[in-house]
Amino acid sequence: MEHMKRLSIALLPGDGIGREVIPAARRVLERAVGGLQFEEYEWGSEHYFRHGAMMPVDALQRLRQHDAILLGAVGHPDIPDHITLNGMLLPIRRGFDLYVNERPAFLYEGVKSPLIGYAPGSIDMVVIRENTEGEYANVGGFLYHHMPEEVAVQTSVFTRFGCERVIRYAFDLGRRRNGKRRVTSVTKSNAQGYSMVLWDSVFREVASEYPDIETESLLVDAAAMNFVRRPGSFDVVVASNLFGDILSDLSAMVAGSIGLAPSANLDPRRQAPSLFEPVHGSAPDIAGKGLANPLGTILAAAMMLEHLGEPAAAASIESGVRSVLACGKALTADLGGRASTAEVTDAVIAAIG
Ligand code: GGG
Repeated sequence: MEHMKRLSIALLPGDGIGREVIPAARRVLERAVGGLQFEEYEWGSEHYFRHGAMMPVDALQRLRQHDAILLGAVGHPDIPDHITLNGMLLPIRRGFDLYVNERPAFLYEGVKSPLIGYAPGSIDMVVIRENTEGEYANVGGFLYHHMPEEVAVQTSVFTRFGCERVIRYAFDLGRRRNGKRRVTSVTKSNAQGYSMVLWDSVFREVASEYPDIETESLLVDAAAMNFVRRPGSFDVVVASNLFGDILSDLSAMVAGSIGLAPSANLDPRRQAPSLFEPVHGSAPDIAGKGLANPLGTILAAAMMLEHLGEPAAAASIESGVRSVLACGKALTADLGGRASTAEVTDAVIAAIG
């Protein structure tokens, strides 16, 4: 077990399988490192049923006191998804200006890609999703709501400042990552002739400052095709909020399972706590059955430790996950196995030693 300075972690299990994968990740963190202090917040859909809101009004003030946040999932079959998402996850991303959403996808030994012929390590990419504006800006409204002549307007917001900072993060990561030193930008600027034309021009400007990084600019339809046709060619992919969300489900699947995919909502300036979560949602169909894959959340917890300046502890968790996957005895159903959430968690803890 690594020992670290005392760090305070806010746990937000949220809904559905979030309530199973967060306790699993907490057990792994407690095994891997000493000195973590956890505070769990019972916010989410049950809070909404009781109080009419997903979180209390002072939620951000309370979260701000922590060094980082580990979140499970948001979403309930009896509440419209736009209520749950806009009531919990999005206010945290926007309120803390967590403008980078980093979503790595790696094909681990022991995991089968649905694509034929890919060896372990041959898919190794990271989708950098702009996380505070774009299509998620939540600007718009209804006119003649619930009337036959109803109109809905939803406006994307792309700022030069917002595009530049996330694109710059992608290039810096391209230098740091020890990968192929390639950054791919994804837009749809043939159809989105203002917002994404701005994105493309900022991408070119920032790229000119990184002559050591190879670049590529793709329309999102071509990017989707190429994630399937040549996933091994991608290194860092940077995209708008919506496109990054969709493409990171695809990168997770070509690397074996969305159940394995972690994500980090980052404030690179470190003025607010960053938030770590699995890419998957609340999966109400399997919730409460002990079947959820905890590895996406466990890998998100490792990303959290890396961010908090504990790379050795992060590496011990990642290597525990790697050896569980390579061994193949404790895998959940999404990876072709029959193990429960608890059995996979026990196996990771045993592998950490
Ligand atoms: N793991 C968090 C979660 O529940 N994600 C599901 C979801 O709907 N996310 C929307 C988003 O990331 O934009």
